[in-house]
Amino acid sequence: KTKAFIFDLDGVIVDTAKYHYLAWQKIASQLGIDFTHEHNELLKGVSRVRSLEIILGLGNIEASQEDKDKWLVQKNEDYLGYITNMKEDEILEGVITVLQFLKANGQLIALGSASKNARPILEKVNILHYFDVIVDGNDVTNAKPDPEVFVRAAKLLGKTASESIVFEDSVAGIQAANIAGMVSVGIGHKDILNEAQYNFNDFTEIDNNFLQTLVNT
Ligand code: G16
Ligand code: MG
Repeated sequence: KTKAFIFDLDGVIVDTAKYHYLAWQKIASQLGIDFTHEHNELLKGVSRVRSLEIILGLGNIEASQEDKDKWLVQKNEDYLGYITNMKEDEILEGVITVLQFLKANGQLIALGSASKNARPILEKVNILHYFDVIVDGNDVTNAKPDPEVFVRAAKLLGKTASESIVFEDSVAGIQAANIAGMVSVGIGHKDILNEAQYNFNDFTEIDNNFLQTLVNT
């Protein structure tokens, strides 16, 4: 059988969350907002605009649209600075092995990310060629947990929801996959991703038998 394997980017393929954090922290400190690593968890899988709203909420700050736009531009400029020198060694452990297995088996591979910077990141870490389809923050209007990003990816691959498998590290992303009726595979802590159908701490825990089972069922 041929299935659609859909991968989230941030937290699944690469750990760009640390760069998002640094860029947001700069904005937060300018505004006198205490922005911790725990707060950063709230931003996983969440769009840029929504992330700013969450941060402003932490500081009980109301701002004009003009200021918000200015901070959004600044955040992305800083973020782009952090990711400029990303290389293959920033791909999370086990990811390449899984991509290679799926490719060798003729499976379809898509990216389903909230990020507007997804494509250049895949290019920098040199794995763009694995992906048959890329759907990112530039293509969708509704953010996760809305399933739009995954539904679009499956459609472009010519597969139904039940023929699609999603790998996600965020709660919103797992919910999106479940709402779409796709198989959801959580990458990260089981306590946090308890709504996922399957759960692994990282890709090194995913073996060929498991992937073959996903293909066959
Ligand atoms: C990623 C991150 C989010 C980030 C979002 C938008 O989503 O998890 O923290 O806010 O993209 O990114 P950008 O500002 O680059 O458009 P995902 O879906 O890849 O995990
Ligand atoms: Mg993610």
